[in-house]
Amino acid sequence: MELTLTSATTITPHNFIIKELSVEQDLSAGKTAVITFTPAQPGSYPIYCDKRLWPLPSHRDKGMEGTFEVK
Ligand SMILES: [Cu+2]
Repeated sequence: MELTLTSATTITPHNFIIKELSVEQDLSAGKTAVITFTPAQPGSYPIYCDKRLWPLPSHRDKGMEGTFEVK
């Protein structure tokens, strides 16, 4: 499958991670990236951004996470 990721921020870099599916894409502020991957099986996979500005909590800890559902 193909996903188009667009960053809506103006300064802060983010990333898009689905660890179980070996997806990890950095996304600079304001940029767009197209990623392709093939989920091997249905399931619920955590999505998150693990960027952090030390010593602040990671973006994931601040709520930048979700679930990717494969039917
Ligand atoms: Cu982030």
